[in-house]
Amino acid sequence: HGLTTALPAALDRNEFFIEYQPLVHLGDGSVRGAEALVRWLHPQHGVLGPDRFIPLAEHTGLIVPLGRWVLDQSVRQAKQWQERHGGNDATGPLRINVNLSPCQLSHPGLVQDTVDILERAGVSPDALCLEVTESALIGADDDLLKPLRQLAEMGVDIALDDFGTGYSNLANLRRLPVSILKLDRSFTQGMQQFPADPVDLKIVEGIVSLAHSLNLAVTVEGVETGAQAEQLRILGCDTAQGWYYARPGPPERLHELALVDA
Ligand code: G
Ligand code: G
Ligand code: MN
Ligand code: NA
Repeated sequence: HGLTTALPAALDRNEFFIEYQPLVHLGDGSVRGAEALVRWLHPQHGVLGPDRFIPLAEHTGLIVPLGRWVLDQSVRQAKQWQERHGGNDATGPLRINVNLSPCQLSHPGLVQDTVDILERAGVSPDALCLEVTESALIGADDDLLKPLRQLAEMGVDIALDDFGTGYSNLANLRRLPVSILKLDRSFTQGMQQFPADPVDLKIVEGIVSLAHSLNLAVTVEGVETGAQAEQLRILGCDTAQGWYYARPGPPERLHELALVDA
């Protein structure tokens, strides 16, 4: 319908833009990077979130050029942050997380496009994290995993997004070229009440211990209160994201947030 037919022209007309939500180290509270979240400033409907148009873009194939645009913009943005806020030995340079849809994974140009984008921007592969949902990788065969393996070998981090909502066999994790688990928001919500939901506590404790034993870092999403952050820190989670720290916002905001703790 209307939105679908307007999508291709929207890319040409530069109607998409990206907001960034900081990723914060739970141990010391420092900003370590941000997740790129795409939006569409539609001339009639105003700002549309990704749930309104990503499924349409996936259906029509526009997700490939759109995803490439998001990656290019975000990586160049990361370069600007790194130039203004180099980080230090403990924190490393500011990093950028970009979401990848399943269609992009099966597109043959993914690895070369990513290499080209990083090189053109002068950004090191280890400053990039690509987020793939758990459900996209359930039952993935070697053909689908191969580009992710290649990227991982170059130093790009692969994160398993919305982790804990799918039905993946935990042992299956060893097979995936993944270095970060992004724990789904629903677990964070279980920490909201006091005392926290005992089942959620046990599950998070188990996931963190399994993740760390496999050398994976754990990022938590949807942190809205200081109590949640503290609980998740005690449980051993590494990095957090959520409204408690900052809502998704324009790139300048990350400069301010990162420079405060510099
Ligand atoms: O913060 P927000 O409501 O915008 O994010 C909603 C969902 O949209 C998230 O699950 C996120 O993974 C997805 N999303 C945001 N930006 C992108 C993008 O550039 N590409 C893809 N494939 N998904 C995105
Ligand atoms: O890729 P992913 O689905 O995880 O994208 C993050 C989504 O979660 C976005 O829609 C973002 O706006 C939303 N979000 C980010 N922080 C919070 C939070 O603290 N609480 C809630 N309810 N949603 C959040
Ligand atoms: Mn994500
Ligand atoms: Na997520």
